[in-house]
Amino acid sequence: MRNRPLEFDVSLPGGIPDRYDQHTVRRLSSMRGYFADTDSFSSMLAAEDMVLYEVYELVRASAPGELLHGLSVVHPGKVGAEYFMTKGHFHSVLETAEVYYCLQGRGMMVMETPEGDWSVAELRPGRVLHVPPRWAHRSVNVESGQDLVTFFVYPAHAGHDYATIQVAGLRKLVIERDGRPLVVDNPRWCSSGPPQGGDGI
Ligand code: S6P
Ligand code: ZN
Repeated sequence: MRNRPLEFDVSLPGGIPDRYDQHTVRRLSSMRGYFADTDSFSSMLAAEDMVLYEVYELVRASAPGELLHGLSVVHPGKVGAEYFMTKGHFHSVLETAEVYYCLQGRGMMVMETPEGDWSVAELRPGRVLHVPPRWAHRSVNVESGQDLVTFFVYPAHAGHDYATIQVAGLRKLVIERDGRPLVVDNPRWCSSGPPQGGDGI
């Protein structure tokens, strides 16, 4: 595994780094069950399996002391009234934090803890967000016509628990109302108990 200093440039607009090890592309079909408006989801998917977001990662050893980092690009769009967003996850090792730095676009980070706290933070160019340990996080692009680009960095041993949010959802959704983003209760949110841990999905 690489253990030399590493530099790369990020071209903007677009947010594509000039070097990366892994490129993940999340399409609509991989987001079944994540959006509240299931009828809109089905009709959009029937028309096109569009790309909702992409992640460029630099791979490092999953060792304590290492940091994983990369770029997240959430494309603009909505499913019904709900903006395009990432799946969202807890870290499998709950006591691990993450820092996001917004490079482009306008978004919101929707966060919550297993204990019932929630928070929504604004993402805009130049703004840094520290997601503390224990907080699940999901980025939402609230600007039509522009990608939301963020740089992220987190401990390499953190791991990802997607299952908890896939099953239970997050307590809050971000929808467009009267042309503006609005944070509302998720009518389908259900308490799933403590995070399930583990990687995958
Ligand atoms: C990883 C970090 C980001 C997300 C990316 C996509 O801990 O939070 O790299 O992976 O924004 O989101 P998600 O929820 O699909 O992993
Ligand atoms: Zn994370």
